[in-house]
Amino acid sequence: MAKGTHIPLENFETFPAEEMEKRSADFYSQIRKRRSVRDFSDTAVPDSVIRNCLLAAGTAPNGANLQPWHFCVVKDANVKAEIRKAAEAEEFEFYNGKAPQDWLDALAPLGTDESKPFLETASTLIVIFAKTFGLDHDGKKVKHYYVTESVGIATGFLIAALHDAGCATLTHTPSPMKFLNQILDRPSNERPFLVLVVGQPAEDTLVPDITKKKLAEIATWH
Ligand code: IYR
Repeated sequence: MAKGTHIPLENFETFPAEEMEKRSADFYSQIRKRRSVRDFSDTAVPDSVIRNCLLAAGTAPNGANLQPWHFCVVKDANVKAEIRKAAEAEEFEFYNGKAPQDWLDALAPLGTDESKPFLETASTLIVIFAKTFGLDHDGKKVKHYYVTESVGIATGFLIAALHDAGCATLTHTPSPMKFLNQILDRPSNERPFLVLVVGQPAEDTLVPDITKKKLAEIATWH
């Protein structure tokens, strides 16, 4: 057996098959209602909700349990405005020369462009940083493992938790994103991973008319 201290697995629920089936179907029917939203109202999301969802994100499985993430919750209008200004400058470059035509063609159904008003209108931005390495008490580097996978899974938990709480989200990835370290005063071992825009959808919000792949297209049984 492993060397670390071990304790009994507690509070893990199992269910009879029929109940598993119902629960999994219910979860699917809820999560399939999630849509990336690009028009937000200015309705505030309570801090308590954000806190619970961050706690949920922090339970994600991750490399060697080193939890290589940091979440910056941004509500201050001035900070949001600063992030919008910097992101739109990057996005302008992207949409006007930097992005190859095939990428722009792939994005066409989404109707996105360099204008990102949601970075100011949405109640909350959660800027997610990946810690490329850690620092121990003496400032010595601690190697991190599977950083991208770990932060990706935690972000998935966060999005699902926010959706479950009735919050709309948008995963936004201005590129490059280094400006976020400077605006949010994060150290250089942290790499901006994505900006999660969080809030309530604006009334009559439209979303792209797109579909998800069928199960047979995304999965095989062996
Ligand atoms: N970051 C840009 C472009 C963009 C890229 C992908 I891949 C998307 O799925 C959506 C947008 C933007 O936010 O507009």
